[in-house]
Amino acid sequence: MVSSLKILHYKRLQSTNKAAYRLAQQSATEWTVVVADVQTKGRGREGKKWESLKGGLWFSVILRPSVPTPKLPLLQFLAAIAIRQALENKTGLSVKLKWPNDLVLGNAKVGGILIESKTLADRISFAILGIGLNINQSKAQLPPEAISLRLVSGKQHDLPVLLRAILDQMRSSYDDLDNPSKIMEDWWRNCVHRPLRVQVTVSKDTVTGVSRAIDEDGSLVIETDDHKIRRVSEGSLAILID
Ligand code: BT5
Repeated sequence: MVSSLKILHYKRLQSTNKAAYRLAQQSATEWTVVVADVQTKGRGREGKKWESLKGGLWFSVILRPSVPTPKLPLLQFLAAIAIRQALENKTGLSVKLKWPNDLVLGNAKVGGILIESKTLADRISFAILGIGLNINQSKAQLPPEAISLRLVSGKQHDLPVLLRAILDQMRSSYDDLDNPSKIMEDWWRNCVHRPLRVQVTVSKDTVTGVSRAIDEDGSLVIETDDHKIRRVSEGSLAILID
């Protein structure tokens, strides 16, 4: 049975992911959603800071997917395509996807996804799907490389309406977790670097070449300059302009 949506709204939190994680440990049900107007310690991957002033949509969803642990990355790709679709339906803006966890408008980052989880052996006890989207912030309220929906549309957007649309879209596509090829085909169709020259950095290693495909496990397939195929499962991607 699918649990009903339960939205918990806060004015200010350190991080919605942190609050949701704590609730999940206390047995909160699936589809409990923690939203904050402002985060004081919003986080990205590997301890990076996520700027979360008023005007953005900062929220985390508690999920208990019944897929084996190695399939956890699928959740991020499923969320990305659901967000993209919901934003396009509600605003007409064409948000694109950048590997591994970015949402972009033009070439600037409009949002990001951070999954944290607790696993028991090869099963997922719970996953926290953290989503940050720049919606109504002005240029001065954003990091230099970022963009908000308002900066592109010229309009103020209704945060609760967008939140609801994204959650509805995610809930209606959630069963696709059993259909990885469908998720990945949709993701790849909307990928901003398909097929462009990219550079992926993983710790001190860099891989440069043309991004050719995305695997069902979420790895990016890169054809290097000496025509070898490399698969990268994590890292930061830059699009190279020739
Ligand atoms: C992400 O990390 O893109 C995942 C961001 C997830 C944020 C949500 S908000 C709700 C939930 N609660 C949390 O505490 N987190 C989640 P990553 O790929 O590591 O990107 C981080 C980098 O993006 C930073 O190092 C900055 O360069 C850049 N950045 C920071 N704040 C940004 C913003 N508001 N918009 C665009 N880029 C930003």
